[in-house]
Amino acid sequence: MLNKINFITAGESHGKGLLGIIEGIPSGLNIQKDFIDFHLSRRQKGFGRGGRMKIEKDVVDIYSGIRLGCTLGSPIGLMIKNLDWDNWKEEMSVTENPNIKKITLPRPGHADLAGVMKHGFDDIRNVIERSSARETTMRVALGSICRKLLENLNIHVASYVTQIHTVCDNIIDYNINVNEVNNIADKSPVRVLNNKIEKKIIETIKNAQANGDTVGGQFKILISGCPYGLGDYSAWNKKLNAKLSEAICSINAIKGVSFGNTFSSNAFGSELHDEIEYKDNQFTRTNNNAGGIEGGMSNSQTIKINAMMKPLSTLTTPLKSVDIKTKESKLAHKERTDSCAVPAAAIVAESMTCIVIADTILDKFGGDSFKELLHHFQSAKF
Ligand code: EPS
Repeated sequence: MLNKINFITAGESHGKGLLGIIEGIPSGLNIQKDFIDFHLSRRQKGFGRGGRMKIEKDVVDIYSGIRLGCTLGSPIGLMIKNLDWDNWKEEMSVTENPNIKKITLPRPGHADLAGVMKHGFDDIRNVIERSSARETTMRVALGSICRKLLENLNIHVASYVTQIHTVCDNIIDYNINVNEVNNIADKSPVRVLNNKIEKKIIETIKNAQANGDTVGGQFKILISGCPYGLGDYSAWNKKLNAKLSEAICSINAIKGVSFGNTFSSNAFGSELHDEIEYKDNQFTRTNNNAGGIEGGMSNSQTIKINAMMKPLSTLTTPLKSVDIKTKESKLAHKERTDSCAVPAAAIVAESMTCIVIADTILDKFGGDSFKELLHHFQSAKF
């Protein structure tokens, strides 16, 4: 639940494009279109993407809220075109079109069956179009504005892939500055830091593709530079771990989020908790097993989030299903699809994280202009 920022997205996967509005961003934040486009291009990459990413070249059109390179403090409106729209004008016509063939075979694991039952639709296309992960494009664009706000406060958000299917990165911690992590991960086609597992991951994805199958995986998100006290120990809807979990779990196919070291449930308390020391006029910790969050608040250590993505549910070798019109048993509908989207999901999760952290920063420090926010932030004593 966001407290200071509001955002909304609209748009169908094969419609004209995506719309997004974000409000609550202070005035005077410098932001360039290129910065947003750069993060949009990061989301489009990753080995295992399907044919769609060869069609799209996501670039933002800024409609409102930014003037002369700076935010105005008013709602920021963005638009991103779907280049594939040209191939879908008939199918996605806004006016009635009796020639359209309805889709009636729900894909197990997708929103299809629950979606048509919820709305009483007789065409699964009505569900597919909005439940598609195409929507996450706009979240990255809006999240980039929050990322810019954070970077100006020296807060950095990065991610890397730690597992695809059964191929795992066994290195638990890398001694790399968070603001360097994306430079390294973005050079890998599957966004891993450990290049020893890269080849095996690519082979795994290729095998899945050859079998008409899909694979999921896991990734980590790191946040550096958070001061003490983002979030709250008192109000359930302001706890930082809860806000981050909600935001990341709202991303298509994300099924689990955890914080800090993943062995935590097997450990004794004495092994897990990070002892406190006082050196050079500040509190320090011997470890960061907690992953930077204690009692629902940031504790000034690097925040470490683990997220799990299920294998995508559109299979080109489909599973059994039932026709929603005839009730006959048949194989599920086939759509063009990605075989692995874990690297892209990590970029979306970075973006959702940026929105949540910016929200907690504005909640704690406040300010109508970025200058005012910066002043509050810099004069806070920790
Ligand atoms: C998606 C199916 C594929 C993906 C799409 C998400 O699209 P299409 O059906 O057009 O081939 O490529 O992802 C995107 C378009 C994107 O921008 O990430 C799905 O069913 O969720």
